[in-house]
Amino acid sequence: MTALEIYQSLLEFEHFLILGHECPDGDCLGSQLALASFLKRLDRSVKIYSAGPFFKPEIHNWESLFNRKLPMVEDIPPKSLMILLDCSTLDRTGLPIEEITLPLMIIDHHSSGSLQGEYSMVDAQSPSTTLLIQQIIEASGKKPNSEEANYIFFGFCTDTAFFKHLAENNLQALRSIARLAESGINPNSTYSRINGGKDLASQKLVARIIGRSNLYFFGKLIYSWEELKDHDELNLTIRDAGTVYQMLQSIQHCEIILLLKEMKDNQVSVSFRSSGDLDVGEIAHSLGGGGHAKASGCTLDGSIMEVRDLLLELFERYF
Ligand SMILES: [Mn+2]
Repeated sequence: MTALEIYQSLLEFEHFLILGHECPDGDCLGSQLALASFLKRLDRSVKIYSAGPFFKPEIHNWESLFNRKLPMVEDIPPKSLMILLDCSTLDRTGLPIEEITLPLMIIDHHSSGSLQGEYSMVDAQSPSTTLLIQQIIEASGKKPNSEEANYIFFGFCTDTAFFKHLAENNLQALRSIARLAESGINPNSTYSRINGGKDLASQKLVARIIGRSNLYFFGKLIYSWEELKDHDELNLTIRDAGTVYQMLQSIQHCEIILLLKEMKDNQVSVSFRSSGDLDVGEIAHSLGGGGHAKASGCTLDGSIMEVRDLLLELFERYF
């Protein structure tokens, strides 16, 4: 659906439950916050939900704005719409959603995931979900207000690593950012917010992960991992995966980053990053996860070493 059709559909409802994926990032939460603000301007009632966790330093402060618990079915008023942002399937929310049957709207920029929902706007060309929210706001004839503009810009900067992953000649995105500038955005403070505010423990974790990393397939794949005990030993409150990716991605010849994180005994969360042609969204999807061509993830059963062996065998086919 076009942004205008989505806007018109929104007007048919009075109450909104806005959800995103678990392990949220700035784009997911920024989309939720910007859309919630816009709907409130339209005199609608809005609640935003997230399963968390809010480990990432740049989103740490937003935790209190989000509900962790979904409402009881009997407490949901008529004319309610559920909106899913920055992912395309309800299982990605990490919330017990099964009992709630509401009309569903999906707004996303990921390529994987079979589509659910009565209303959907999925554009894999968009660098962030927040830019899709901007399109919807602008389709109404309004401009994002300064609060919304900052949420939108924050999501864009998170997903493009501050313009770095923006595709060549993406005039549409750059024009969108120029229009946000009219509403008041602050690149300087946004950059500091995304890249600053770190504590020493999180940087010590970065050091451990970098120290463990190894190259495979003539240096095209770099692999490392994070153990449960790291969190206890370092007394970690926040995680800084962004710095890990940044450092590993800058290594010559590296195309794929494979980062494993021990979640509990015999369960490992896997993150993929690709700076080459390989679509890691498809790979994660084939393993029951999700994401897009350049960044994706999944959760697998097994020890870190078992999951590593399984994944290296899988990647051997591609290299
Ligand atoms: Mn996103």
